[in-house]
Amino acid sequence: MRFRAEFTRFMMSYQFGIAELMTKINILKDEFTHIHHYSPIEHVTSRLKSPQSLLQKAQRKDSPITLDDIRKNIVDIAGVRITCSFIKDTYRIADMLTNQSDVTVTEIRDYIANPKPNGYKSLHILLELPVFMSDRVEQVPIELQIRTIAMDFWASLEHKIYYKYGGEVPAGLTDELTEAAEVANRLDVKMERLHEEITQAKVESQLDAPPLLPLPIELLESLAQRYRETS
Ligand code: 0O2
Repeated sequence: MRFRAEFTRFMMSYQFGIAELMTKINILKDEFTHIHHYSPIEHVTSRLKSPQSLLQKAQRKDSPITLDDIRKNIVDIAGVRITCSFIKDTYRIADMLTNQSDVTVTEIRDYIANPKPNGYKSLHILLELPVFMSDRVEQVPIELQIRTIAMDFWASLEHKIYYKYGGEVPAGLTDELTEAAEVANRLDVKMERLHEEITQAKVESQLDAPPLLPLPIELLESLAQRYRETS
């Protein structure tokens, strides 16, 4: 009974950590949308590891089943995933979040620069956030994954296939998946180049646009007069 209450308290702190990180991400997202009329964040998801998969991972890692050991050995109990439009955006968002003064980065696993042998790509940031509770402040570890839409598409399909075959994916399928990861990467590079070209063309067309015609002095004077009368 006591363990149950402690376990609930343990998991709650991770849930609060997720809520804090989600707030930070939503602030960035809203600010980008309202001020810059463009958001590099496509969508955000979060998940708390289920007690069952927590136990399985602890056993896989030969971790003793105590809350202290689980906290130390399993770093992705709380997970947040950000999907971005372009590769550059993943690093940009990572910098914006990790430069915040209450965020402590404990490890960065850059599988975008160094993909896993199967082709998996994503930027993993292990971080800690302070969570203020009624009687204490806890540094809560969270695994933040940042990836592009193409990387996310590949990873979710690969994840389904991996579980369908119980981890024993036939060699032919593994090769095809690795090939598909390369195609996804080519798409990412191409889309980013197109996006840059379009942005550049927009800037140039704004520079080429004729300057706004100066308003006639009489009109300016009458507007000023009207302003003085009404204020
Ligand atoms: P789920 O269902 O997403 O929670 P660690 O014990 O954390 O040091 P681990 O777990 O291998 O070692 O860490 P890593 O490499 O950072 O991977 C953690 C998470 O990244 C995984 O969580 C997946 O979400 C994702 N991931 C890593 N490699 C792959 C991959 O090859 N394919 C896919 N689709 N996802 C991957 P979980 O707990 O495995 O799963």
